Amino acid sequence: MYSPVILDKRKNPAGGVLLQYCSDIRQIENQIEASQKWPFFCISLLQDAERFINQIEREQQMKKPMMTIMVSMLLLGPGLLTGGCDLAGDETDPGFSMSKDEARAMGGKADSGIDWCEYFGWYGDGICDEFCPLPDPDCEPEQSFNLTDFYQRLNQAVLPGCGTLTMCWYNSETRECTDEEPPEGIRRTIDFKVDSEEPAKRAYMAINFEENLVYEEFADGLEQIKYEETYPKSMPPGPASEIGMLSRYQLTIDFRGDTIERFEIYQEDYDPRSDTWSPWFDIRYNLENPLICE
Ligand SMILES: [Ca+2]
Repeated sequence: MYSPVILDKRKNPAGGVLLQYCSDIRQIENQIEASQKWPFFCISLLQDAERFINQIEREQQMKKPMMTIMVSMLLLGPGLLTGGCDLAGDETDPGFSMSKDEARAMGGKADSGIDWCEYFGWYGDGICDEFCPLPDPDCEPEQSFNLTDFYQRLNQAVLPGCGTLTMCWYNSETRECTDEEPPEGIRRTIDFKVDSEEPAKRAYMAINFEENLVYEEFADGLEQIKYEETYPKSMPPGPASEIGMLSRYQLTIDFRGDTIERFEIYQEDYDPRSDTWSPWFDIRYNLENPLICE
């Protein structure tokens, strides 16, 4: 896996050289084949690029700051533009522009595959451009859900039918679970614990990937978060991990204001031998499965 370099003159009215990274060198090759309208993706540049890919890999292995590499490439860049690259063509003109309506009529991209939304910086410009080839973040619905707010409203909430919900922020650096939200950059989990008088209804769950929380607000004021996580099964030890068994849990919380109306955990195990999911089993716990408090 390497990151070929494209010297991209399109975004560079001042005459310098900007860099872009592609995930696969074939991407560049395909673009060359697809259209002669993009002469700066020229073969000689490609060959030179390979040299710099190697340099990037070396630099990355040495964990040097990326900026060093970028600066060195900026210095070397102009030399790469020699070697037969014909830079003529409308799209390479610094004054080249296009209205969003024109781009929409083209389906958001050129025949050569160039993504006009990327080219003109329309992704994330504050206006929803539904014609863009890739999802425009501006079109995503406002995320009104906030975990801190949820925590303040629902920590210590009574879970009807079960007990009490206790939440905390687990700070992976201090290894403490507290009411304090760890600062940016610290890996953290949101730990949920269900305290119940019935041992079978006690539960502990950690939200490891906050970004996978799905929030929905319904017209009648009911709010819901859903979370699902799959992980390698560790218990019972032995066959479970050796044959690649998986476990997953699904958490669903329905709440209204500071009241939880439903709290549900469902756990399952996956057995690759039969390609089936079945109720979760763990010799350490005696959890009623699914755990439904409502
Ligand atoms: Ca946009």
